[in-house]
This record gives sequence, structure tokens and C-alpha cells, in this order.
Amino acid sequence: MSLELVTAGESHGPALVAIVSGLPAGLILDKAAIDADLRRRQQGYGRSPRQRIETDEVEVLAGLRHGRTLGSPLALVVRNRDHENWAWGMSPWPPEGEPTGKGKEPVTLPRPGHADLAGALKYGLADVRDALERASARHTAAIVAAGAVAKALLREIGIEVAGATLGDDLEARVDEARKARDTVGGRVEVRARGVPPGLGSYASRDTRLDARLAAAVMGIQAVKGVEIGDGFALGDLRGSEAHDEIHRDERGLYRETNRAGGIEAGVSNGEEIVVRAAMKPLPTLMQPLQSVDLGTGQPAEALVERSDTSALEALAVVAEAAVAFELARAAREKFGGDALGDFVGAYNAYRERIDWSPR
Ligand code: EPS
Repeated sequence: MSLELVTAGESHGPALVAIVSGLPAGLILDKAAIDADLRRRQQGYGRSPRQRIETDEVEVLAGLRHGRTLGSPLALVVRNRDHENWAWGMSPWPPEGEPTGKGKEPVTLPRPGHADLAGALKYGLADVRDALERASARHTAAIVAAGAVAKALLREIGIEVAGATLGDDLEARVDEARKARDTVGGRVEVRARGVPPGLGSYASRDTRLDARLAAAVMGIQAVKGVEIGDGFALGDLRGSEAHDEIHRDERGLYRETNRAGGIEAGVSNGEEIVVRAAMKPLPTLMQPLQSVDLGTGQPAEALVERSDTSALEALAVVAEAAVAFELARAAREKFGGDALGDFVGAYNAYRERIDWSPR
């Protein structure tokens, strides 16, 4: 049994869609909790005026009855309120009538750092908008909705996941960058408590939990680096300084340090899972960088359009969702079950077998 996520949706299209398959039947979902995570993602210092247009809210089209999962695919939708301003420009079908609203003119000025140039070349696009709409970080609303569902499942076996930004003075950095018509990135950290030993596997490279978490977080827009635990710093230490010694007390086996970030050999070891990510500065600059007009082949400045100065606080929420989804997938693989009770029962039986308790 595996949990899977497929998303669809463009930034200014009608809606974002997330389909989650592989949930057990009988999991109670709370709309307010999903909406609260969607709201958290929208907040944060340095977001674009777009966030004043959107009030993200989840709609469920399938897989849920009276607030309980049915064991069938769960279909989640988050509408783009801004679509009404792009109804002609982003119409899924050939639009009728005179061009009106936003998105009428083709975009031909690729922004360094965005999907624009790679997308235009790869897909043979005359209008870069066909690439940038899907590549947009607006997509992360779908990840957060699915992540909120994953968190509900993880909570049934005592796992809590939380993301936060790292470093100080984000507001000052954003204010300075905005004044300079520039953007900033930064770093975030996600911690997961209560993860039992044994999620993931060293048996194959694609079953390793660290590889899977890294891929899930690297898959978020603007992420350029991921580390697990002390990650890159471990490269500078000796073995005697780097590894977490094994101890035992009345609650079972544990470590006093956690440089491994809760994962050894691609398998969770019962300590807190720690994942950190670095976000590059966002590529839409009000003071544009040098580019080439793909229509004329001549040098030109890159596209300037409404954007965020920073989306770092949003990344903390999105990375939390991505980590939660991957942990929930790994938990489904380990504990299985068609009904929620089977899943929780298998977790409890496993807990009885191993010498470990959550701390
Ligand atoms: C984004 C550009 C901006 C951001 C957007 C991501 O969109 P717009 O051009 O509509 O202002 O606001 O993020 C969101 C809409 C969101 O909800 O996070 C981009 O190019 O990636």
C-alpha cells in the first residue's frame, strides 16, 4: 500500500488540483485544519499583492463522506480567485470574443532563474507563459493541502511535523531588498517528532528515506539545497565526532546527540527527523537582469511582473507539507492497512516488538 500524490493546475488557471490515493478508509479530516495550513502558506513577510486577491480554501470533490476518508482517491481543489482577471488569457478552451484582461500578450523575455527559457526550449513554446504558469510556486498550495491530509494520518501514530525559517531579521532583509528592487532567499528547517525507527530502507537507493525526503523538498520551487541533520558540516568532522552514540534507559534505545538528523543508512532511527533547505532569491526582479527576446533574438531586459520579494516563510510551510507527505508514504508502506484501525494496529504491534518509545 503506498500513498501517492498527483497535482495539476496553473498559477492563473481556474484552480489547483491534488489527488491523493492510498489513504486508509476511516481517517477523519478537518476542513478548518487544512484551510489553516493554506492560510499559513499565504502569510509571511515579503509576499506579493497576489496574496490579497487569494483566500485559499480547500474543496473536496471525491474520496470523503461526512468528513471520513473512503479509501478511494481523495480529490482536493483550491480555486484561483485571480483567474477572473485572466479569464481570456488563461482560458482552458479557445477563448471567445476580443482579448481582454491579463495574459493577452505573449511573454518572450525569459527571466534568469525561472523556468521561462528552459520551458520554452524544451516544449517549443512561442509564449513563455505556457511554461511559467505551471512552474509558478502557486503550485505549492496543492502540496500544502495534500500535506495537511498526510499530517492527519501521521497524527494517528503520534508523529508531528513542523517547519520554521532559520536565521534572524528576515523583515530587515526583505525591506532592504524591496527598496533595491531585488529579492531574497534564505533557509528553512523541518522537524518531525515521534517517527519510529524503521521507515524507509537501505535495500535500494530509491527506498532510502533520506533520498526520498531530499527529493520531496528539492521538488519545491526555488529550493537549491537540502541537508539531513548536520548534512554538509559532517563532511568536516571525524567519525568519533560525527556519529550519535547509542544508549538505553527504561523507555528503550535512544541517542543523546542527533547529528544524523534521525536517519541512518536511509532508515529512520527513532530520533527527530531534521531536514534543512536553502531557497534561492526569487527570479522575478523589478530591476531586471539581462536576457534575450526570444521573438527577435536581440538582447533585452527580462520580464518584470508582480511577484514576491521573499517567500521564505511560505517555504517553511510547504517543506513541512512535503516532508509530512513523504513520511506518511513511508508509514503506509510499513504499516499498510485498508482501514485506519488496521494501520494503527500494525503500528502498535510493531511498537511492542521493538525496544523504542517516542520521546
Ligand atoms: C510566482 C509569482 C507570483 C507569486 C506566486 C509565485 O505570482 P503572481 O505573478 O500571480 O503575483 O505570487 O505565488 C503565488 C501566487 C502563491 O500563492 O504562492 C512565481 O513566479 O513562482
